Amino acid sequence: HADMRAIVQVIGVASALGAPGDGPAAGPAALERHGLLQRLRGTGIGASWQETLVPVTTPPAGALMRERLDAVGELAQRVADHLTALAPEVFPLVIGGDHAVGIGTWRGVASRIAPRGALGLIWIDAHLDSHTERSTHSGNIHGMPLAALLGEGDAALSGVAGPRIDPANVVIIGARAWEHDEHERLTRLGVQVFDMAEVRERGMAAVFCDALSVVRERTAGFGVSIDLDALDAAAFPAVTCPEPEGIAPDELCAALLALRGCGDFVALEIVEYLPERDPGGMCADWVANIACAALGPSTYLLRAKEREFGAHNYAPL
Ligand code: 4U7
Ligand code: MN
Ligand code: MN
Ligand code: MN
Repeated sequence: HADMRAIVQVIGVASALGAPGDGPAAGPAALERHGLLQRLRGTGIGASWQETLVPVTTPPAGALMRERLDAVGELAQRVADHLTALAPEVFPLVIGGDHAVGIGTWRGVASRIAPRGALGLIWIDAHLDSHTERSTHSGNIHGMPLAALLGEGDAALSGVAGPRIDPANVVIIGARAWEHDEHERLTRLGVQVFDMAEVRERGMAAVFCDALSVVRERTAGFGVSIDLDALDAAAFPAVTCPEPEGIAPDELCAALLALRGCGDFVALEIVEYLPERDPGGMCADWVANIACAALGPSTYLLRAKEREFGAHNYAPL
């Protein structure tokens, strides 16, 4: 049912390769069943569910790090290739899966815009995701994707095709749980972190506004990666690594509205949804609210209408 003319194309990645447990692999199907696409269309934007990618090999529980790194790297490469092959005007919405899928998403998106310039990235997360296979305490690869995108760690992850992201063009928002080594890595690389203390003090909207200036400054386009554990665990329990005292879901939605005015916003990723902790679908509703806040009647809708009717021959909404 893929509508090739829809401007927003959803790419599910049904993977839990980076997480402890299989749960996050069920995320895309659960969100699709819960009506994510219909909610997006309800805002007036053209959207279609383009594809859901699945891992080719799933190492058994307890598999060696080497085997898991290779499996995650293989999937990331396929996600990156898939995004690179999409028509240039398509806006990809990647739905995880655990956050290790982000390695593929953002290398792929960086490749798409490379002819025009560098990619900026806003990483909204309770965690820093900046371990390598050497510094990790848990052994879970979803704690490593940002380091890999910046070019650090094992080549199976950091060597996925596509430009490395320049640390100067990355910001993290909402962090409140990290280990020393990953924090040190980000400090060394110069990645700006708006931690949860700052979000509480200044408000999500103000912080998001600053984040936008950083990632838009020297880049041809920017993306947003939303790890749902950035949200307060009491309001949004359906994640693998819940952390208390996070961002209120409605505050996140309000801040994301700023994206609608950004013609250089090029991709959105939403990861770590764990349907088994969302029996009533309350969190799936929040995921739809978040996607609609970011993508609802926006620059992209207007662009799609321009293509259809010519630049000045339509009535704006
Ligand atoms: B997520 C952790 F130790 N840092 O490495 C780790 F606290 O993508 C958590 O942000 C990683 O959900 C969380 O396992 C990864 C842990
Ligand atoms: Mn996280
Ligand atoms: Mn350590
Ligand atoms: Mn994460």
